[in-house]
Amino acid sequence: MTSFAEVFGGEPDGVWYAPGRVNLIGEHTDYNDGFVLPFALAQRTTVAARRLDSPQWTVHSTLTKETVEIDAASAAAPGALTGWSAYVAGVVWAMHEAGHRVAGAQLFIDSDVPLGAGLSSSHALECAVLGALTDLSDVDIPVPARPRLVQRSENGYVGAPTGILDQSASILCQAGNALFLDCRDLSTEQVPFDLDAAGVALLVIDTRAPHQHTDGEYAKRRSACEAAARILGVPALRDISNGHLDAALAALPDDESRRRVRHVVTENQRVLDTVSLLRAGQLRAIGPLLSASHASMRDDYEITVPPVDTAVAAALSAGAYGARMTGGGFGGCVLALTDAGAVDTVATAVRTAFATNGFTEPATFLAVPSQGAGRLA
Ligand code: GAF
Repeated sequence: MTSFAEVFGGEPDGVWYAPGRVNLIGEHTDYNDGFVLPFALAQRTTVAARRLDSPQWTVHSTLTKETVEIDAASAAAPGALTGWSAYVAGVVWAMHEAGHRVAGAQLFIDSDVPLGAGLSSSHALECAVLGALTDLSDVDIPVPARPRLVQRSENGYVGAPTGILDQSASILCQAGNALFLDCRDLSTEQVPFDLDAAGVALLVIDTRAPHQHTDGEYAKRRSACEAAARILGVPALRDISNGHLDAALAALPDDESRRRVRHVVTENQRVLDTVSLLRAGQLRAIGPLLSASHASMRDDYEITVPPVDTAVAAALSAGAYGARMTGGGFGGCVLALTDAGAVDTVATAVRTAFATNGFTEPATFLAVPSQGAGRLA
């Protein structure tokens, strides 16, 4: 593997990192001002960086083995770059837009966050770059303000209409905890999530299902929620409580919007119920909530695909307490909550089901609730 010294010569001024995430529960609730409960993974993106005197950003990725030059003009023009370098340029753009003077830099990027698996590899890149450029530029961006800045970069420069979940997870999570985030006022609570102490494990199954039409479908779901909120006369679907769901559904004009609203409203309630159980140390008891979340994504929000549904069904048949897809959907990863001693049985059952159905063999690993973004050196 190459190093900073081999690509740029000399040593970096520092090394920053930001992790990927899984969302334990609370899917497609963030842009509805609702609740989410992610935790940071041990898998992370690192950025070794050195300040330059001129406004240019030279970025090398060990993953693609490319070196890309980002000049001030392309960092000032949303959409000027595409592909992975757009995430770097987007951070520069959003920092400028927020009134910061951003130092030029050489950036050497490495990562073990699986790409395109719905584990937020792009946000890990953006959050790590933000950490590096904030320090190198000697600007003060308080940590709680950083997720919004990264969201701005994603929405405004990259052009993806995503919510605040992934950046918050990558920046704000603490080791051994899940992050209970209220996406309306951005208040947070670290909720202890000690899998080892409870004798359980969270198996991550990367289905390797190709993402199809993801961007368009995500934007459609978001628009459908916003349209339903307008019809219901509320600022966001967060304002419909579970207790008022039936009345809200009766006021909607079509079955599809009723299903979308039912997912969001019940998912918010499932996050609250999951948090209550975790606060009480009842980790196994969250299993049915995870599975109900999956059924809601499959039947009401319609964002799952056959390999994902197959992984969930196989994990549950093999004895998992609960299982669900995590992330934006249309592929990506499934989480299965199992006894620590049952991990192999569940993983084998999923592999067998994939082989039987002719799906690509899945990759699996155990999730470790880890620390959010920081500086390594
Ligand atoms: C993607 C988005 F980036 C998040 O903001 C969130 O909406 C998620 O899908 C679904 O919960 O990861």
